[in-house]
Amino acid sequence: MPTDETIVAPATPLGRSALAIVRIDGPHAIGILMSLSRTAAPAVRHAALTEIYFENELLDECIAIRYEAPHSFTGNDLVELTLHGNPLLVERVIAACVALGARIAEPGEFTERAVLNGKMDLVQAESIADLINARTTLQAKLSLSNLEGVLSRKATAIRQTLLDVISRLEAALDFSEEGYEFITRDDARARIEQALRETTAIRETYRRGRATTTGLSAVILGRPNAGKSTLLNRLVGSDRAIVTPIPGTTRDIVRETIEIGGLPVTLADTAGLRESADVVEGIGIERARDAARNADIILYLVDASVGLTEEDVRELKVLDDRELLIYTKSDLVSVAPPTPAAAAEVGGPTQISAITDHGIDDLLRQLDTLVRERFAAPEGALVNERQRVAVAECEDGLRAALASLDSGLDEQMIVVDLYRAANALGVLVGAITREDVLSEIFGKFCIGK
Ligand SMILES: Nc1nc2c(ncn2[C@@H]2O[C@H](COP(=O)(O)OP(=O)(O)OP(=O)(O)O)[C@@H](O)[C@H]2O)c(=O)[nH]1
Ligand SMILES: [Mg+2]
Repeated sequence: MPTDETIVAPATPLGRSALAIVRIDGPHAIGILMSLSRTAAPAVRHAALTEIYFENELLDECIAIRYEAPHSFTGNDLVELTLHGNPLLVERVIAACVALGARIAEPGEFTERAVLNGKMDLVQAESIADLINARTTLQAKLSLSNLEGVLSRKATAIRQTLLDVISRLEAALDFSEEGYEFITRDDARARIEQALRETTAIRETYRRGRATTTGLSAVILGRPNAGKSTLLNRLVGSDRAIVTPIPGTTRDIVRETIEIGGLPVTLADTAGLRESADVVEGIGIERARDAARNADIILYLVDASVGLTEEDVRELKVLDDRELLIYTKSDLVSVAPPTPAAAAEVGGPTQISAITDHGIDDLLRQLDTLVRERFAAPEGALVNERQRVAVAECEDGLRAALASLDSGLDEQMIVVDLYRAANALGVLVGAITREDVLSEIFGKFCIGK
């Protein structure tokens, strides 16, 4: 996609609204603006009230802003037309631009141009898409930190260190006859070890980064009639699932997403666990167990008026620490239930009542803390598989370099490993670009970005 072509696209969704923006980018952007407006180009970066004509017909009155290369989002000459928000007007203005020599932009092409022109790196470009798709404030904060370059700066600093060590080792090779030493093996080792520590720390942010971008799954589990559907309804604030006094009411999983600890958490209400002769209920119970296997968090509910049963103890055994034990229907019992071993670990069982609302706020606070402590991502975290693979590749290269140092191999071999590590970080930030990687990333953008 050469940037000598002029491209055009709507930058806002097609619908009725107060305003709609059309972006024109490339060498003819300003020429197109001048022919549409029949006037001289407006001053750079000034909002100019402009009439737009095509074939002697007034199409709209708009605000035109002209950016001059390289001081624009893409780094090219760029024009933004803020039209009235009617899809018909937007279509006609775009058609006029096409008639004047522009072509419709590919998905993500504006951002791709920004990357190719060095206005931003690949991690920053990816974070634009994430920022636009963010559903919670924490997701937006994480995307914004990467757009600001928190991850890129860390990766670039490590890459610089490695390139510096490489050049010193290579210089030593060039002058080895004369016996010059530009870096001692001990110094090289210390700097590589430091780089490895920093790279590992970045790689370890992936679990949280991923959890924060994709959101979490929380499964509500327990015996029939424990109050699972009632709790789901209370947490989502609507009568989402059917509640009846008949054990075995829920069969299909009922899912609803709410925000907890700044992350989107999808709650799943499931069929009560028991031995069932009913085929349909049996399938529901299988689905409940499947969902529990893949869940990040499990809310295990026990009816306080029944108490913890042997079956509950058996179920709890296989949940390996992902569960919060919650006693429901606290309004039906006068004394607190005994604390079983499993509950002691999470600071005593939580008790709730859907009738009196007792304990619901406590439960929400507990969930909030759990999500923040175990899943919320720090600024600059890795957020996608492409980023993780690049950082893991860098780690591998650094480990190989240390192994080469240990086994007394000469500088040449160490340099090969270090190049591998430095290049992996180059691929991460897009300093080293590959056509297929770019089209993969920008293909997922929508048109106009
Ligand atoms: N007193 C009292 N009754 C409750 C409470 N929570 C739920 N119930 C009642 O317990 C019964 C079962 O509630 P559900 O929410 O349908 O229970 P469930 O765990 O989804 O049951 P299954 O779908 O059959 O597995 C209903 O009659 C509810 O009204 C509570 O906190 N206090
Ligand atoms: Mg139910």
